[in-house]
Amino acid sequence: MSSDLVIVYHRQPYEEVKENGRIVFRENKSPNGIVPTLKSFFGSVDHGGWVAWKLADDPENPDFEKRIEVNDAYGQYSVSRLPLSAEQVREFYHVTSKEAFWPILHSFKERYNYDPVDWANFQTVNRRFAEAVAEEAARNALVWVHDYNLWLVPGYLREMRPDLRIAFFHHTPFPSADTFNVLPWRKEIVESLLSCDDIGFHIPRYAANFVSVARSLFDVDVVERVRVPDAWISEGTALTERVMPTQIAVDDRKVCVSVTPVGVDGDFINERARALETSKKTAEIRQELNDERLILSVGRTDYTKGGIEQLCSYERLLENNPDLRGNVRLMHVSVSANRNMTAYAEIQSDIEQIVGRINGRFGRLDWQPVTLISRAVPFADLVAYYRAADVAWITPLADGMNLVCKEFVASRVDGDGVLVLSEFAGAAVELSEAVFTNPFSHKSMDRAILQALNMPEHERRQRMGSLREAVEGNDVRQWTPGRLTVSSAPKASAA
Ligand code: GDG
Repeated sequence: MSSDLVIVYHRQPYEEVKENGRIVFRENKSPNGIVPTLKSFFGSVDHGGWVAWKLADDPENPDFEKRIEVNDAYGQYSVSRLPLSAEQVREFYHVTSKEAFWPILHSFKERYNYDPVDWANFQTVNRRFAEAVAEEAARNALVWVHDYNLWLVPGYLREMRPDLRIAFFHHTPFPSADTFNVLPWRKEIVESLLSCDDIGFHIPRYAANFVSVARSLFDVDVVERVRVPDAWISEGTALTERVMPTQIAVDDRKVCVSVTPVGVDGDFINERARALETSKKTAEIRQELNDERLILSVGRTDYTKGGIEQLCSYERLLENNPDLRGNVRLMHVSVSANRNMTAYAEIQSDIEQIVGRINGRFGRLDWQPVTLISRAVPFADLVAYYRAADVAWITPLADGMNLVCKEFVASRVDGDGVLVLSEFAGAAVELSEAVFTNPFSHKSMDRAILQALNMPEHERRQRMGSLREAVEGNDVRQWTPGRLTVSSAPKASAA
């Protein structure tokens, strides 16, 4: 029992690689910055803890240490590595979390796959996470649990360690009761979440949805609600909410419901965007483009990200606007996080097929309409592409936040560029000066991309100015575990 703050995140906070027969830990410059951001909270406590899983039968590192002590630029912290078998990981992560929870969270009921779920395994894995936290956390410590694959951790933990302060953050959307309650384990999940002190979401709509789900299952009263800040009330997005619940009462306990939209590391991206190498790379990209305008699309390969709908819109754009042929290029970066999952492999192959069709239909010896990139681009290069793009075209069908659009805005140190954003990305709530589009409507998709390509410079700069203010105003450093404070408890009260 030594850590004042324990972060519970399914992945380890670094990359573990074998070099010359030895295992070495490398800084995981995770592009979305979540891992470094979470580690940065260790700077505010005497000792931090991180709990993650690790493959038990790792052929590269069969005798790994279950708990390691780290002292690095972020502070002093331990990492508890929960050994799970490959089968346990498959069941808990790929089957239950990705095939059952993920589609429901993003309101894709038709993709929900219930039958293969091994619920007992999910419970076991979550209980083991809770046990590892209970061992690690100091008295009155703050435990910050992340995402739906660890939904049951708060409930188990509350029983084991009633003294702990528990916060939970959802990185995904949280759907309405009509959709969420499709999950047969709804009561157990929500009961666990209600044992937290603070439950966090990206935007007010998800918080409101959670509370309505909780009220559909338990006697829950809303004891505090606030008006949503004016800056977040935008007619352009379907995700606007005017009032949000901020505290609920369950039996004799109060639970805070927090809205803390995650931002990007503005300083880091700014520095990257202004770096000499980035300017060189940006100039090279522009030169290669030969005056063609660049439309950039970046995202993981996932049906929620709307890649197929976007490519079909691009095909219509070229079909209906012959003058654009030869004058515009789409760079579609679609990186698969897991090629072994059927759902993702199918999307990948559909994307490849549509890209092939578009290039076959419209391509010429001197012009390729779409460039598809399926491998991860180094972040430094990505920033150069953000800088070189005329339009960032980010059109998920559903997305908890979407950090790509914020990274694009943060990279535009030149104040130019247009962001076309789906009204179903959580980021739309903060980024009201984007050109909004509804990816479920052909007309809306086609109109928005044309509007972006034809936008006069003064309007582009005015919109980008406001977008940059919004992104800079909510930097990743402002992210918190809701109303809970991250700092070591006074030693006198420690156990
Ligand atoms: C979940 C929620 C929420 C992408 N391609 C490359 C690359 N990326 C990086 C981007 C960005 C990150 O991946 C993707 O972040 P998103 O936020 O867009 O999406 P998810 O991975 O789905 O994340 C999401 C997020 O959690 C945080 O709460 O916003 O809604 O689904 O940072 O830059 N990075 C590099 N090369 C690539 O090719 N280096």
